[in-house]
Amino acid sequence: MERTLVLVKPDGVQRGLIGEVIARFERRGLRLVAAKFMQVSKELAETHYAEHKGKVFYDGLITYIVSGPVMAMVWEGPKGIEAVRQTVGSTKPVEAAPGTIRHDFALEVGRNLIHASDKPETAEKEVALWFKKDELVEWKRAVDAWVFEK
Ligand code: D4T
Repeated sequence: MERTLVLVKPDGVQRGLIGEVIARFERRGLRLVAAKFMQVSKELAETHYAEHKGKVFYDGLITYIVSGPVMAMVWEGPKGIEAVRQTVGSTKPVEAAPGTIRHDFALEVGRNLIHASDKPETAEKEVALWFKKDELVEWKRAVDAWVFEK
């Protein structure tokens, strides 16, 4: 079972797409572990995007993520990181596959609606950065055996 951080970015929140995003992950069978609606501080934004510091799009990225509230969530499932990235689609919305969230709702990389962790090491770091341990909920669904093979 893998956990991954998902952010509905300020454009997704402003456009009323939180429910749409949650519905897609629920429908896929992923299990919600944590969620909070929050305003991102500049400090958190800079820590989260530290790997992009110095790149041409860095300043725009920081301005964008602090420009309004975000919905931060942790989702889990078998190969959860890959599954979430697949449902989200490619970083550049015009390269995202039809049926993915970015394809269906976005056009520009600087307004690509969602963040999702890209690999296990990043996911672990990001979940710990955005959530305290006691905010992560361990639970079972009655339907789990019909979604998860083991
Ligand atoms: P995030 O991190 O927002 O989920 O995006 P990705 O994981 O899909 O993509 P990324 O780390 O390569 O990029 C992070 C963030 O930077 C913005 N960006 C990226 C941009 O504005 N211009 C660019 O050319 C690239 C590559 C979009 C996402």
